[in-house]
Amino acid sequence: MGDISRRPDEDTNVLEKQKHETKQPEMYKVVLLNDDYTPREFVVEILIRIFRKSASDAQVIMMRAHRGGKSVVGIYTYDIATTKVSQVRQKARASGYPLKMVVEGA
Ligand code: TYC
Repeated sequence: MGDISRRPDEDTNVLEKQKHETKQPEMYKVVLLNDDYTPREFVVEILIRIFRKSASDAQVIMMRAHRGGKSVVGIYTYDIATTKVSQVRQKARASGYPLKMVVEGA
């Protein structure tokens, strides 16, 4: 027993509406800041361990901050970006270095 008042394309309309309601999460940049005291090797190690960068990508990212003052490490959801930045601060402080990263809107 079909509902004769229902238009044949009604289901399609409902599916399209659902598609538009699906939002992408807002993304945030993690930015590495240069300083005069943190050893280059420590920065590279952090980029490999916490951000899962390859050794050569880590070297490029570190040198970009060293020469230019700052360098985008990657783009993440807010929770992942802030978690990684606080892991970096903890490791840096534990080793006595002032290394800093900040989170910026992408
Ligand atoms: N400038 C530091 C040094 O000469 C190395 C360094 C690079 C520190 C990048 C922080 O984000 C940084 N030892």
